[in-house]
Amino acid sequence: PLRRRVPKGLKPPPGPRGLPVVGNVLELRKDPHLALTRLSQKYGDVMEVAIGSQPVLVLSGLDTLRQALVRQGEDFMGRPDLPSFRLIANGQSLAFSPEVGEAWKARRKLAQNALKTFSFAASPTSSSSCLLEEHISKEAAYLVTKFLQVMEEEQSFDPCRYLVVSVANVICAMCFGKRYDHNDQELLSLVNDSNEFGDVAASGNPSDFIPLLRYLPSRTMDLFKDINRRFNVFIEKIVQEHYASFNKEHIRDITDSLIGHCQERKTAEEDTNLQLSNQSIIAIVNDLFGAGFDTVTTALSWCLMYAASYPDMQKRIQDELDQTIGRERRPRLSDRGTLPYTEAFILETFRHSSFLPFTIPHRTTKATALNGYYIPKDTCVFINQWQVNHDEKLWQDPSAFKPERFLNAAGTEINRTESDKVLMFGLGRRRCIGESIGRWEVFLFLTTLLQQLEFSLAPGEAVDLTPQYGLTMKYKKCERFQIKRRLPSNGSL
Ligand code: HEM
Ligand code: HJJ
Repeated sequence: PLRRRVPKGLKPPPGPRGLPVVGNVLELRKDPHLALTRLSQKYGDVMEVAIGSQPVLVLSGLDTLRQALVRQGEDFMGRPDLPSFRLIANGQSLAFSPEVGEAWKARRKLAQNALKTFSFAASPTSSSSCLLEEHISKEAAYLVTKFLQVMEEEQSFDPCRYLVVSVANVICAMCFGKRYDHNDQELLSLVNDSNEFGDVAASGNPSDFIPLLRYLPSRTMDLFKDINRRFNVFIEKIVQEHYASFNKEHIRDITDSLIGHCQERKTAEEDTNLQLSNQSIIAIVNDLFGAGFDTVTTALSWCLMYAASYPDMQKRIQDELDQTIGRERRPRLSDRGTLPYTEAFILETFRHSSFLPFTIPHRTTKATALNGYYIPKDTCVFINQWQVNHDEKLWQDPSAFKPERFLNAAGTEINRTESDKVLMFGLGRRRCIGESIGRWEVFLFLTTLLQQLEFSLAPGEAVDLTPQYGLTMKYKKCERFQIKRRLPSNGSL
């Protein structure tokens, strides 16, 4: 790394020596989360690596991350201006664009309010406690029948293909007031290759840091551009339909509520200095839809994989469901506090898979200091969540999958000190705005599926559980799932 002028009393962050031109990129080529965790053991919580000729600050350790992202939140809240991020939502993404001013804050607030209104508001039509519960419950019940139907036709299959449509339908209901069939080619073409999105948007994508690489032909980059184009076309069409039938007395969904804001703003003079363009307001729904299906689908796919790989744990969840809920009614959001083992299993799935190994990259908004190290303005910062979730100092035997680690001795309650150490949604000014929706979705989909179905893996060679690096990490495609309807429990015989 280049040595810059460092103010008195501060040191430059330590880090591995890099090669000219490429820096440390070769060491990071495979599994950057593991490589940077290893390097952090040598260099500490605040270290600097070089990707190409650009210095990148890598932060690890829960205390250091809390200091940077919460206590010094303003300093670390930026996003780097990376070439690939400019391709997302026409450069107007809430999550990936470099802006952090008042206009961005207003947009984040809009997104948070819209999400809240169309998830936790009471459901007007049904017996569900809120809209979110109604959407998930309906999609999860349909998914149960879909799985059984596919299982009749095939010996074994990949449940993710169906899971992703059901999860996408929940966010579609909130964003667009729309539901798609499991064979809808338009939706399938959007949600079925989210790997390509995550490959390019992941922390440390070399072509974002080494200009030369952008001139070489790249299939991954072409697919990324294509995904973003398809996303824009898809959203554009839905937004046009909403404009055509818009009625401000009847706001149907998140898209309507955003359109409402665009129209309100036309009349409200004082808002014009915020310079929120219609396009930048509408682009919010792009992010909500993308984040809403990809993260939750990935979380659930890991839950099902661990459940199938550890049948005794799956059985224990099902026993807990039988005892607390029974089979007569479907699980509800209000059951969540009464199922400690299920909760512990989900937490352990988050921790062990750490399927979001790094947050979206951050950027310093001003020159600052952290743990005695000097960090210049506009430094790109990677936040290593995987390291926190596997830190020997925080966890006993971190590589073992043990839901019990989150339970008290009696197994009746979640130990909050332990659960608060799991880092999956980021921290501070940039933390996830869909966290509660995401957690509720994982809970209600998983419990509804496991109440009715038993998941297993067809006998054969061991299944590969290694996460494949990306923004969201998936396991290798697995078509060996087998699904059975559960036999009646003794209680209901
Ligand atoms: C950002 C995790 C579900 C919307 C993030 C970040 C993480 C994350 C790690 C980046 C934080 C940072 O850069 O510091 C997750 C996980 C989820 C989930 C693990 C599910 C299990 C959702 C859902 C939505 C959503 C359901 C929307 C409906 C967003 C948005 C951002 C974000 C808009 C960008 C925030 C910003 O840049 O200010 N999420 N998320 N997420 N998430 Fe989530
Ligand atoms: C996408 C998968 C996409 C967008 C956004 C605009 C908002 C940290 C993580 C999620 C939160 C950050 C956000 C992600 C939005 C995706 C995602 C995909 C197109 C998109 C993981 O994500 O296949 O296409 O366009």
